[in-house]
Amino acid sequence: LFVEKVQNFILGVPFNLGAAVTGTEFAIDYLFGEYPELKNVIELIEPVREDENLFDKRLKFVNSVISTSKVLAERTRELVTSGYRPIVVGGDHSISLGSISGLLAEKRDAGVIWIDAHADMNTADTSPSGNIHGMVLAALMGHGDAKLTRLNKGNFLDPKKVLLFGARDLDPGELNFIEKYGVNLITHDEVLEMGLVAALEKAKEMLQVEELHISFDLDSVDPNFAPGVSVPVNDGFEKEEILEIFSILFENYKITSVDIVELNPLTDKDGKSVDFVKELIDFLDGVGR
Ligand code: 4U7
Ligand code: MN
Ligand code: MN
Ligand code: MN
Repeated sequence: LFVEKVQNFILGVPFNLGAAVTGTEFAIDYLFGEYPELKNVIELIEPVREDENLFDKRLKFVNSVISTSKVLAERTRELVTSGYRPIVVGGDHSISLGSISGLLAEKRDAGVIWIDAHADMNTADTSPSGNIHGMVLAALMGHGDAKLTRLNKGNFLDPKKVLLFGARDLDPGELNFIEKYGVNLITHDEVLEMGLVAALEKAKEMLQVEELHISFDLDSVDPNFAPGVSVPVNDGFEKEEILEIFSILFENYKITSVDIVELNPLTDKDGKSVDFVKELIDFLDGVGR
């Protein structure tokens, strides 16, 4: 039987206003510089720059985050509707507001695995920083400032269909959120205790979905192996472990779409992070279904 392979379609979103620091807005140029062949396969989504209230320390650059996410959501939705698998390369993690909203508009029942050192589950009220890349996952579940939650038009993610995988730096408000709404969580420490294969077996029991979006934040990797990120945290996965996680997820679920975010050229060393992003893109190119 011939099963047609789902085609990847790569979108590049050179955006940084969801984060406090500069760098991720240059990520796509950095990729193109190191791997010119990618110019032929990555479609650029131009960030939208809006006027901002610079005194708003609770939701920094919110207008630009929303406008950019709207464009990305529209394009992601179109691609999913046309049968493609969008691979969204960032840019800071706030762009997942766009990619996942676009996906959910078409596939209401899809789940999300959030592979990240962080939970990105603050709201404007709990955020220690006011940076929206630390709030997106809460917003996608319908919590936080209405400016953010409005974007996915009520197609909120069910906390039972969300799994945080590999977290190792959670804020008090996020721990509270996880507890209160019953978000699935397997911490990095738990993965170390159980072993990767057992942890993904547990993930399978927790996440009862057929279709899955992978939101991969590069800071889930140990900064020794992938230093080029905006908010590094000690320890973390090895690159080989990330590839193994991806392989197993592709066996266990129909992967609808993928984010690869937080690549920061200004903190990268010896091209470690950019090379890994290329390796992931190549890996995704080779997987079935
Ligand atoms: B990322 C943080 F306080 N939790 O909210 C916050 F530690 O997309 C960091 O995962 C968020 O890189 C990091 O600002 C967002 C902080
Ligand atoms: Mn993140
Ligand atoms: Mn992170
Ligand atoms: Mn380690």
